[in-house]
Amino acid sequence: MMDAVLQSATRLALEKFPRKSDKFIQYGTAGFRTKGVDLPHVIYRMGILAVLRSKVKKATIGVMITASHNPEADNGVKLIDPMGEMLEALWEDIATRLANVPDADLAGMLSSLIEEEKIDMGQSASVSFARDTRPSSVPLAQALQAGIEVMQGMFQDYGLLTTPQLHYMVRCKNSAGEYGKPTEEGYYEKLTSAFLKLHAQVTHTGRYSGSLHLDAANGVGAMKIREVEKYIEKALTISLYNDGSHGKLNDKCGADYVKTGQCAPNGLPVKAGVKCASFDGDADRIVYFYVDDDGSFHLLDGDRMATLVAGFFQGLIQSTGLDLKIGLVQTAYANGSSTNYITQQLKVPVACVPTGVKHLHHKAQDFDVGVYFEANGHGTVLFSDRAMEKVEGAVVNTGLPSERRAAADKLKTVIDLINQTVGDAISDMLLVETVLNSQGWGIQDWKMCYTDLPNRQSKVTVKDRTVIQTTDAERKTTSPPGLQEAIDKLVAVFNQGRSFVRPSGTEDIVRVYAEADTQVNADKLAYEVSLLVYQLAGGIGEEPKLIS
Ligand code: 16G
Ligand code: MG
Repeated sequence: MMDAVLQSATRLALEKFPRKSDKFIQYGTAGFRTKGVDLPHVIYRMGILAVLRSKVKKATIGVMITASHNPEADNGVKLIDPMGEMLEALWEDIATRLANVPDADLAGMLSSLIEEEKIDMGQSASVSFARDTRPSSVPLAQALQAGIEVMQGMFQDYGLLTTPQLHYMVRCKNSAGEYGKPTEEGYYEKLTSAFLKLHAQVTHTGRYSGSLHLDAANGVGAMKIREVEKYIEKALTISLYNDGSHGKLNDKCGADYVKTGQCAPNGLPVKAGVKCASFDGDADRIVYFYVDDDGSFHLLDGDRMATLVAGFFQGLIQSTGLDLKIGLVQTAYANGSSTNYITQQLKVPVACVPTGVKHLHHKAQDFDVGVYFEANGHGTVLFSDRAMEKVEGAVVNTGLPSERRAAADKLKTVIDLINQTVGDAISDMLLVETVLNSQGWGIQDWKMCYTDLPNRQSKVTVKDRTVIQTTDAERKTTSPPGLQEAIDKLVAVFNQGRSFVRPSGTEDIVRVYAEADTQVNADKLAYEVSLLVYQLAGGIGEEPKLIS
């Protein structure tokens, strides 16, 4: 029986989804990602793998087809584990092996996997999947479905969803109604009813503006925001740009473009002082921005959201009187000023972890209330079971002073506003708006909390980027010999200087980050550190140049 299934899986692979090139492909931090035309066999195989994973976990597994902020011709695939979290690392390796095995060896590899992982093939399997708006996502979803069907798995095709919406669905399906309803309406209702309740509680006016200009990167977020609007139009007016009606996905727009280029996206009329935000192509990242009267551009990125949100929760927890441990998780890219502001002004402890959402998410689970954001705009807040119990207990504890109960009730509502499975641009937008409204802040007030240290990022191409090895959450190098000592010497010369280098996880390059008291100094430090990397780590091609 099992052999027959595996033979059919191989036959279908050869007939309809053959592996056309033997180029190696790896399940990286963002799953598999490459040109859409090179993916059918990979995605077919991920359909097979999702069924096996579902049998192992005895739960619904998610599969999202998207290449996030990449150009339209790219595509990708990611598996989602039962609680809506990223696929476990061991299975990332299995996914890589499965994607690269020759077609003819597919049955053999699957059969050893089933044996090694002791998979009970009699166990039923269920997979939920969705895709973004790329043209190639349609045939790729068909390839996925074929892989699921050939393994006799059950499935639900959600069609077009944002990545975080699918994470939410998977969690709902596996938590017996406790997290919410696994439907789009269920998602909108959960988030927006919390948003409206919190909105109604704000009695002051302050400088908050309930109007937002939103760049949806011509991606799937646009159509989902139109749905959100139906629920919240009285509380927040959204002017939507780059909604996919013309213009290409992620083309000179979207969160990644705005963050990397430090400029406003095309397709959005910029007016001085107006609060704006950008989603990325699959709506799991958001950044805010505005321009001043003099045309200068101001970015409010993941670091800013982290400080805004951590400060808000710190205050709210204090008002509840509950003993809850809050913490913030950042990466080495977090601007030094944000870290100082959080630790010194807000007195919230900060943990630093290596780049990549899974590291931040994992660390945030160490706290009762764990806030995490990458500077690029991906982040969320996690609440421990202990925190949930305490908050729910306080809400119904009639012995508590009414202000403390009201604060607990507010905290419980804010928890409903948050997608705890993964960073979610829609949920983060509603959270940021809630916090700004509750503080009576305009976007300029938010910006005034602290001043970013000038910084510069650059890249160096080397023969083999794995010669760079790092420790201390990527803040120091251990190889090649002498590099860290040389960086330390350089940094010491600059006022408020800080610099680190790390091999990229998504491109064949080494990344360099530097910050200092002035832009000229940050540029200079980045340049000098880049030169060191070039000299000590086997640079190839042109020598690094001073960028300014
Ligand atoms: C991936 C990661 C992102 C990280 C980026 C770093 C996920 C879902 N995404 O996009 O968190 O910031 O890689 O890229 O984990 P780099 O290694 O090329 O600098
Ligand atoms: Mg994304």
